[in-house]
Amino acid sequence: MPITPTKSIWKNGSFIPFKNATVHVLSHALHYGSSWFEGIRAYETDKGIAVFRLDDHMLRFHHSLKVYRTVLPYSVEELRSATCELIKRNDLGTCYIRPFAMRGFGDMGVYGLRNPVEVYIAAWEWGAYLGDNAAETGVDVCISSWSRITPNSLPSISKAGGNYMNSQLVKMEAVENGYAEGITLDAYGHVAEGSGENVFAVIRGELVTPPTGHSLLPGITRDTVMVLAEQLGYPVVEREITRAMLYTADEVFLTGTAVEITPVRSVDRIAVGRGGPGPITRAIQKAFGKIIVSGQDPHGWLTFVDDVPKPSRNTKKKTSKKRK
Ligand code: PPE
Repeated sequence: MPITPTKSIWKNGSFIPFKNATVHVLSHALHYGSSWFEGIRAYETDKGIAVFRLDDHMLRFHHSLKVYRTVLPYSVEELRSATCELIKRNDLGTCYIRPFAMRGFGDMGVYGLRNPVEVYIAAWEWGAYLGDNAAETGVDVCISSWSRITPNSLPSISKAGGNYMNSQLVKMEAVENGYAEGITLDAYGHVAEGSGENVFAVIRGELVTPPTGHSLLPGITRDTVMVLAEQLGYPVVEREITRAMLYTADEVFLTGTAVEITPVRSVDRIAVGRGGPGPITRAIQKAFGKIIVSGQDPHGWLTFVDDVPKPSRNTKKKTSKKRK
């Protein structure tokens, strides 16, 4: 999906022209996958432009680096005001926001703790992630022949660039075989997640999603859906799901910032339920849609960009070093 260029990108406390946001070819991240990122959406609501669960994403961003013994040198507050200012400077409304941190140029070699940590935030307008009508009609997915990364090899709770080598294998295989997305099983054969989404299934009236221990990213949309479903009166459980349980579920859907809530109409060409989006999926999509359209915010999930003060200029040019 193409990126639409904008005016500025935030880098280490200042705003720089979009075209200057380049890195050296010998940067650590390019050689060893040592980068971390977030994906966040902002919406033009009836009450103004609002970023969805901004602080929750920035906290996860911090945790992603912590797993790799690295301190993200900007606080959640600094990242919050930088994001809101970036949206305003680029005249964006509804958009996708990509905070990104990487080990930069310095040492070569796997040990990366002496390399500087460079932090960026970019934002641009981004279309539907799994096709234009995906949220309406649903998508066809397959179970991947690739397994999900394992907790003792690559921790899935850290949204690290390197993890997405696994996601790329999954996604390429799925698309080349005519599916919109691939769902991975973990090392024990239990459903983990899609290449860039979490998975839910409606099984005998319960909304079931795999527990975080099954090698998945604890999605913020996943958490949102769990809260909304409970409110709508649907019981939610975190429990192991097998491949066959997806074949026989009444409804299956994917959640993520990019896909939002997207129904699955078939798994391995086996129709889910009657082969279209089910009523519980629809009800949850509607509840989510109400928040991002109306700007009504009973859960405190929206940060209105106009309410956030400008960042203080060039807030410390900190480069992180080794964590003590
Ligand atoms: N699992 C994975 C592997 C994942 O990448 C995402 C987000 C999720 C689950 C859902 O997390 P959340 O967005 O907090 O609900 N994937 C992001 C990147 C997608 C991309 O291709 O780039 C996203 O949706 O923004």
